[in-house]
Amino acid sequence: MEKICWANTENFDDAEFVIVGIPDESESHALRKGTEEAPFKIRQISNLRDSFERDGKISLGRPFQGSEKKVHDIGNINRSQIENIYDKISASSKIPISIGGDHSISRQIINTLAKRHGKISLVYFDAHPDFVSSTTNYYGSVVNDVLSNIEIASSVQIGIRTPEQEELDNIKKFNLEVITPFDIQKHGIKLVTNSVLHRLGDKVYVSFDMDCVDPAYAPGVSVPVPMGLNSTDAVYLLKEIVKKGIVGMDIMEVCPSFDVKDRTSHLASRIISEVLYSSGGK
Ligand SMILES: [Mn+2]
Repeated sequence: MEKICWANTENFDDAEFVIVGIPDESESHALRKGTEEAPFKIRQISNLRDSFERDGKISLGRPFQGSEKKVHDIGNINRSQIENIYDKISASSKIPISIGGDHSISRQIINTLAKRHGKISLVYFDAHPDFVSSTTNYYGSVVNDVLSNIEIASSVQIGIRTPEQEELDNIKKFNLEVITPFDIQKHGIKLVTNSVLHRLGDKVYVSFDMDCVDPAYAPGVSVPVPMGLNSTDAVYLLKEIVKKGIVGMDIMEVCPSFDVKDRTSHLASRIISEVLYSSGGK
C-alpha cells in the first residue's frame, strides 16, 4: 500500500499527525458505490500530482521533509478497529486525519475521540445535514448519532443545501448553526469565517464530506448536489479552523469510480496537504 506523500516517519510514536484509511462503505445507502476505493486513490494521487522529487526530497513547493511536523500513515483499518486505534491516537495527543469510506465512519471516530476530549465542537462540512433521527447508525444520521458527544452551541454545519423535513425539524429543535452556500454568497467568506471561528470551542473536530463542494470541483462523490461551495472558499475556511487547532479531521465520501479525471481525489489530496501545512498557525 502506497503511503500518503507527506508521510515522513515510519514511527507512530514520533508523529504529530496520523493518516488513517478506512475503506468501508457498508453503511452507505447511496446509489453510487465506490467510496471504499478513496483511501487508495487519494494516496496514489498525492504521490502522482501533489509531490515531486528534487535531490531525493519530496516537496509541495515548500520543504516538508525535515519539517518539525511529523506525519505517520498507519495504512488502512477496518471499521471494527476504529475504537482501539483512535483510543491509541487520542491517548498520545496525536491528530488523526481519516480518509473514508462512507460518512457513517465519522460517528465512530467522533464518539471514540470524545471519550478523551469530552464534548466536541463539531464542524460538519456537507451538502446534507445527516441529521435524520428516525433511522440511526447510517450515513444520514451521523449528527444524531454523535449528539451526546458534541456541544451544539459551538458546532456548525457548512454547505448544507438539501435537507429533509425531518432534518430541518431537528436543526430547529437543537438550534444547530447552519451555513448554506447562499449565506456565503450573501455575507462573503471572510465574515462567515470570522463567525465560525468565534463560535468554536477548544476541542474542534472537522468532518469534511466532499459533497459540500460544488460538483464542478468535486464530481466524484456518492451523492452530488448542485450549487455547493467553491473549492477555494471551502479550503480557506477549513485552513482558518485548522490554524486555531483541531483534535482530528476526516475527509469522506470521495467516490473515485464516478470522478472526472481524478479531479475529486486531487482536491482531497490537496486538502490534506493544506491541513498539514496550516496546523499550528503556520
Ligand atoms: Mn455526509
